[in-house]
Amino acid sequence: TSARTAWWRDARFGMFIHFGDYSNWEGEYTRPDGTVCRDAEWIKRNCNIPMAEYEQKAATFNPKDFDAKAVVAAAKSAGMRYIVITSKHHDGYAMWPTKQNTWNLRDHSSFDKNRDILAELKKAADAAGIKLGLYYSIWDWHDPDFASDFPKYKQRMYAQLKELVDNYHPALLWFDGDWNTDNPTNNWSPRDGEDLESYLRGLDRNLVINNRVGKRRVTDGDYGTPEQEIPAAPVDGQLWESCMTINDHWGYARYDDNWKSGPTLVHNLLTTSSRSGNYLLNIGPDSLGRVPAEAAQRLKAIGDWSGTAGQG
Ligand code: FUL
Repeated sequence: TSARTAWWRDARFGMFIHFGDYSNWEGEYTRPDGTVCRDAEWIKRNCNIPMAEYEQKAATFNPKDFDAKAVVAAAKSAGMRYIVITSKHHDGYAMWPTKQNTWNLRDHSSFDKNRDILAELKKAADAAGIKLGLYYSIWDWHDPDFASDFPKYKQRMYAQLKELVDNYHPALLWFDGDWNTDNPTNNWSPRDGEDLESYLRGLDRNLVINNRVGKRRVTDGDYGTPEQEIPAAPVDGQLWESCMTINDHWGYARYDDNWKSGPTLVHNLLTTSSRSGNYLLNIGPDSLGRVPAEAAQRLKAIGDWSGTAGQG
């Protein structure tokens, strides 16, 4: 354990946010034949939406009601100490005005061109004493170079990550999509992970980085990332963080009302904590960027129960 991870080890509880152009589908795709396919952040792939149609839908994405202060207040009400938001999920769509392509919230949406939700969130988080982390998917379904010219894709990915570190000064980077099997020539290797990690540490030596930056070995990144489960014990003394949905989806799905109860969430937080892990509880804002009321209520219930809300 290093000084770098001190704040993170102390934090115990964080908010995960899955938010992207996929949120605009609200979990449902109606096929040309009228049948309906349901999924959330994987909807493009799992519902086989043609790229042209997917891009058209993204052009209508207008999360005008995204309210960074309300998001931070919701996190604070639960007693959460950090937030990790998707800057780019597997569909490749960047939630900040990247200069590397136009597949992003400023250049390919109906959203206010003067707004930048990552900047808004950073500002609100700083004001509340909450750390901001950024999720970034290595796997990319949109960038044509991902499958055809992986070195070129990697350069673009490095450039995007430099933008994120330079412009938003995240405290943490949460990688994902290290397991892609699209093409044997672009399989993320242990060496790719080591290279990326040292590049990032060169940009900012204080960055906390999860293990999916590499191949999830104990030596990759700063901590392990069990998903939708609370492990009985740490692996080889490794730091860990359990990420979990608050209902049954990461991204917004309008029909998903399988919300975990307040007591269940408190129980999960305590179980994780008692085993020295962190709990990263996810919410998925809707197509307009609003935090679902059912999620906000449950976050507040956790804070009310534990009595830590607002004490920061
Ligand atoms: C997984 C992803 O494929 C899911 O969409 C989600 O982001 C989860 C946290 O990680 O590996």
